[in-house]
Amino acid sequence: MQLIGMMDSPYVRRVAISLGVLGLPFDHRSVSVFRHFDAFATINPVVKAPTFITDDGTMLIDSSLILDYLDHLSAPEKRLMPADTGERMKALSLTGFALAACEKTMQNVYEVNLRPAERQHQPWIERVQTQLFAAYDHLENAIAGREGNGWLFGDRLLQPDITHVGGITELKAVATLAEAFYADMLPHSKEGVVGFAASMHVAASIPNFLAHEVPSLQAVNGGPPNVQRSPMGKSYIKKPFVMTEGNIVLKGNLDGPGLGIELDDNLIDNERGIPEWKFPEMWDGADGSVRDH
Ligand SMILES: N[C@@H](CCC(=O)N[C@@H](CS)C(=O)NCC(=O)O)C(=O)O
Repeated sequence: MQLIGMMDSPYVRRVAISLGVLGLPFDHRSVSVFRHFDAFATINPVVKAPTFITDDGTMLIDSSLILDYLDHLSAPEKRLMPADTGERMKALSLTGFALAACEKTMQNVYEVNLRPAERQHQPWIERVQTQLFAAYDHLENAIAGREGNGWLFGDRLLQPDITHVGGITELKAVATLAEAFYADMLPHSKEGVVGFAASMHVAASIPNFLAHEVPSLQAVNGGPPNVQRSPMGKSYIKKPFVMTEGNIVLKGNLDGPGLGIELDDNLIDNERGIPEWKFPEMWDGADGSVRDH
């Protein structure tokens, strides 16, 4: 089986993670629908990612249809969509919102990054962004209301968890896929101490952890002079992270309740009014690399 498309596509990624979790071997071809349009068209003239080619050469497109096929290849107890009607309804509901979040995010990227600035239509951008925030809010509420074991619902990883990649559970799912391919994990830390603390807990619990980026928390021009940002989170948490010889020390530092950190409200107050630091908005590097800003 072959999966064609770049891993910066949430649709390609949900198929790849599902293949890994279901234990189905596949070849992955990193062909971009934008940079390699002509090469992609020789495989699939419709140029949609993911494109999936089954062992008998049938071409499938649309991630949900591909996942439907993969689930049916797998034993019932491994399937990522629940068989029970009520559970299946919940899974379809959350997956729909996660896919809407993906779709609106893609539309935002297409409008803001691909369309020339003079042709961009601000009301459309605002509409799309309102929709994407609404979809993510729905998912955030679903996560806040979940019970027990950390999965969105049910007692194990299911398709909605994979589709809504982000957070501890999903980083673990990505690590499991990487492990299946003997790949090591070097998580990125998303510029914040809370996300970094969460990621440390994942790093400590996966066998294929190699290294971690630390949050840089860059100082921003124009901020008040009393704000001291630091790579180790001094400006936000009561007890900064401890690093010795390049290792973050978890024992005794990050093993308290919850994520093991305590936010310092006074230090956070110091940050108010500082303009938000903006990432460069560029996803696919000219050299073929994928940039995850
Ligand atoms: N509903 C589709 C959406 C797939 C999709 O839009 N993929 C993007 C890449 S992330 C694509 O092929 N874009 C090129 C285009 O639509 O021309 C799915 O779930 O697979």
